[in-house]
Amino acid sequence: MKPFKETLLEKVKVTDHELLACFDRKFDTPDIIVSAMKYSLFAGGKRLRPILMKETCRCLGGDPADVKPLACAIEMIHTYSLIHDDLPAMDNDDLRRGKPTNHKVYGENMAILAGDALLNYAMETAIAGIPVDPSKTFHYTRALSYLAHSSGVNGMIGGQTGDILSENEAINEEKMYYIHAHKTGALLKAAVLCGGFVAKVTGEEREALETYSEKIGLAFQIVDDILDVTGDEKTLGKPVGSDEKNHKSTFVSLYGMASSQEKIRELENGALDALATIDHDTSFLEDMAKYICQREN
Ligand code: GRG
Repeated sequence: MKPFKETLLEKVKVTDHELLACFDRKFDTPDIIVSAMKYSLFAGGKRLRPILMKETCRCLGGDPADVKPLACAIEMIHTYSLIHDDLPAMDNDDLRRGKPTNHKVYGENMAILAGDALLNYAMETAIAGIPVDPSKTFHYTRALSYLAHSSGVNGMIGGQTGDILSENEAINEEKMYYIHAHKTGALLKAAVLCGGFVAKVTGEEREALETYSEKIGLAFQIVDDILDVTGDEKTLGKPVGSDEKNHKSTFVSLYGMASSQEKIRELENGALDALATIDHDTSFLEDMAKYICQREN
């Protein structure tokens, strides 16, 4: 059997092509904004969210082609959130994925607009993909509505707001979980559930997917906190002193490295247990949980 990383790489390439196809058209706008959008969208992201969405749909018996516009949309939303997160008014980062951040290349004004444009283009792409086949329309629009909810004020933006408000203050466990579940978790959960909705999941399957995605979402963020400590590229790219300036409590600073690693193992097992209740071949999702819990970048 092929190593999972190889399978993942193939799916990254397919996703890259699908995203490129979204830009294979004429835009009625100055070239610079499309260039700024594409700069970050094609800067080497792991494509975890669109791949999770398409593969959840496949695992649950759906056709991944049916969820493709939503999968492209979630990657555009993810990319906009990173562009805005890197801005001087937020995390003030110079590097992302080892490359200069959007505002370093295009300026702050264009970076703000590129993020806004990606968010709107995500919705345009997702809405244009609403199926005309009446047996599919409800399931797709249910997923679309869930994606809009999860990336908005009750999801990712709520989490980012909580994160900003918690800068320079020691936060309690409840706040930490709120921030993690919303800032990072909401979009990962949407990736899984949207795939499930389009595959027409049953109530029990939905519950299992919710548990699975909540656990891998939290594990993803704890791994990120650990990588920040052990020195990933993003930390190295931060301007000197920014850690002190944006001093934030993280899972690692609250509980320590050993407890954080133990928590990841616990979450991984919980995610796998949830999948075991689903009466389909969920092996890709199992491998994805292991990959997320053991990732090194
Ligand atoms: C600015 C509205 C707004 C929201 C920002 C997601 C987010 C909210 C901020 C990102 C902050 C951050 C770096 C969180 C750590 C977890 C995370 C989302 C990492 C990046 O996701 P990956 O690793 O990114 O999937 P790639 O580079 O693979 O696309």
